[in-house]
Amino acid sequence: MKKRILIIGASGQIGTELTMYLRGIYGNHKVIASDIAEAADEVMKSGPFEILDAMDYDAIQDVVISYEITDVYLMAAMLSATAEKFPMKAWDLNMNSLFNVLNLAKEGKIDKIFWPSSIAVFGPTTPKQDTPQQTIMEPSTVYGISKQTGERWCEYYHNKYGVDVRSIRYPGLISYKTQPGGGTTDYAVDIYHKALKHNKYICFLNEETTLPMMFMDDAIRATVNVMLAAPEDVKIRNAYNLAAMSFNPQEITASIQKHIPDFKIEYNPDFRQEIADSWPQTIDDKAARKDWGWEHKVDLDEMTKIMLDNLKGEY
Ligand code: AKB
Repeated sequence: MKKRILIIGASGQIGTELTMYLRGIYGNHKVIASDIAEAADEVMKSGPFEILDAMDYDAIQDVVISYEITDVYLMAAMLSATAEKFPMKAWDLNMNSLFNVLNLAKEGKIDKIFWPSSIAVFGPTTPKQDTPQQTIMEPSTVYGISKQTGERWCEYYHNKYGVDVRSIRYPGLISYKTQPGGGTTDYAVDIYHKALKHNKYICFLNEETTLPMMFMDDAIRATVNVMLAAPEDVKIRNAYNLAAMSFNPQEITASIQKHIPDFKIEYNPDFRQEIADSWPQTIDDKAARKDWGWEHKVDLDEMTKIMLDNLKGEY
């Protein structure tokens, strides 16, 4: 099988784990990692790495041609909280990087694209419970507007030019291997670190803020599985709803207290509260389950155990 994969944004939260997972499937030298900054040691040492700016079309094209790339996973993006601080930068990065890979595919230089969307495509007027695949979408954040626009462009390139682009709407992602950067759901990673380090966490969201979340292993499996699905099974070409669990800060605290009984949380909501309040609480992901067999494996208590077991050594 002549498959060669380029990951753009391989130093980030998802990119790091995705690179290692794909290298495990396709072989180290078939998966080229790239980012504007060097990646984690395991990524740098296990296979090819290129310094690459997701906004530089010519540079991406050079890497695509020299490594004979077939599939691109575009993981570079500015997340919700940072994007509110730098709206124009976020728009430029999130949109131009997408156009770069869509246009490479349109010109026949690559075969397939994965591009991540997010629950941020939904907004305050969207039904909050069991948010359907197709529903009102009026995102109120810069990040959400860029993801919603991106979805429309993915569908357009697929319908007009036959571009094979696949996408899922990630919920908050939680991993012990990599830290997120600049998102609204980041608290759900930080809380485990602070529980082990200080026995205490000051949360930037209030106790009742329920959000959709997922353990990273499930998210990586979903990402690779939607890319492996037969083209005719990928019926949705904007982005699939994807769900695993939903919880609020109070519930994750209770889950941690099963292992660390004297762990304490305090609440000091900041500007991220408004972002979180605009997003769904639970997601209906029937379409992903039916079209390409999506199934999540990890729930909150199992995730808490995995997180604490694996982070214990660090503190
Ligand atoms: C964020 O919080 O910005 C991201 C997301 C839900 O897309 N984790």
